[in-house]
Amino acid sequence: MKGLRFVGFLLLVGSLAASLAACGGKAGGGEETLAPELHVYNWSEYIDPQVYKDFEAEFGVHVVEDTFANNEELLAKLQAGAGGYDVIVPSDYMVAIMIEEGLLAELNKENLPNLSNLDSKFTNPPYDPGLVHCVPYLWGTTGIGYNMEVFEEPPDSWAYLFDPELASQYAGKFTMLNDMRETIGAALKYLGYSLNSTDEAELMEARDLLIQQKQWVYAYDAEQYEDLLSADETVMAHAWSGDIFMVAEEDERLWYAIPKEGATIWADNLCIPKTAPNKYTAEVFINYLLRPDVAAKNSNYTWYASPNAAASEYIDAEILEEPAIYPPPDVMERLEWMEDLGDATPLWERIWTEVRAAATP
Ligand code: SPD
Repeated sequence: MKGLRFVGFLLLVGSLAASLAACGGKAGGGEETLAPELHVYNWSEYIDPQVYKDFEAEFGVHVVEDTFANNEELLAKLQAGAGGYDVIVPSDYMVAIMIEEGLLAELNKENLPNLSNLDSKFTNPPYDPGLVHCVPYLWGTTGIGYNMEVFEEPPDSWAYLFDPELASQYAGKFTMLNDMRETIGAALKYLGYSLNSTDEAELMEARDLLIQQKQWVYAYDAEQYEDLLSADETVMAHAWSGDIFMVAEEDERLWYAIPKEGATIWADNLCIPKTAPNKYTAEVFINYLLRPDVAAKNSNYTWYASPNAAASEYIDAEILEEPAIYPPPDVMERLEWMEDLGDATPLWERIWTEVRAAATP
């Protein structure tokens, strides 16, 4: 009996030590305590569900997740005053917009000792210098997912989606992302322009191209398009890298190509809204996601690249060694980060509305 009590004592000490390490030495001991619930607003299929369960088992915090389809939907929700979220996951350019609009809290780095696991390439991004507000979570590219049984050669050009001769061959058989920045950006790239263009003439050309393309588009979708591809509803999809590789794990016919004209490179980030009810618990959660084994679990589940250098030893080799997930330098050179469009934002929004509202012939 005594022996059992001693083992129990050791377990208690062990779990306290683990919590202290995870929480920067403050858990339970300082004035800050964990909330029973944490609300996360995330992209769909963007975390290993086991990670939520493990976090709950270790910290006693139940995580509730809502999902959004694109950055603009997330921004609109916050601007409308949605005050219940503790952790949100905006992309790079959206972090810059949210900082500018005063929507994000500053991080207390004392609660984030695992920040030291990040690759130094990700610790000073232009959209949030010094990671004052956010922590990089996963990164990837935007390209074309496809069914290898349909394409003899990989569709490695935006022409497959925009050139009338090519795109019309796949009429009703491809989706475009329901994402203003990505879809107008892809049209701009096909035309040879920057995906951050603010030039009115270039943007009008992109608008006309998208309206012409609309007759061949099965749907604008950013949440189920990979399942449509696997269900043979489509044969090709404007896609985020990991989403395709994730379904390709089950469906070997699917693959992903980065268009030769260049494409988006992006990083999604863990941030805390200024209005978050449970900022300390959010920081404990973000610190947990920064643990090398946990960061690797999320990469292995989502098939996205990790900015966490210490996670590499736990990430599956087929992910680490896949050039379409971790592109080589010559491909990296052709990739472009999105930036805040500033005063051109209303013009982009008008074009997107016109494209979505346009009648198809
Ligand atoms: N299914 C999750 C996909 C997350 C993609 N985020 C990328 C945004 C780039 N603009």
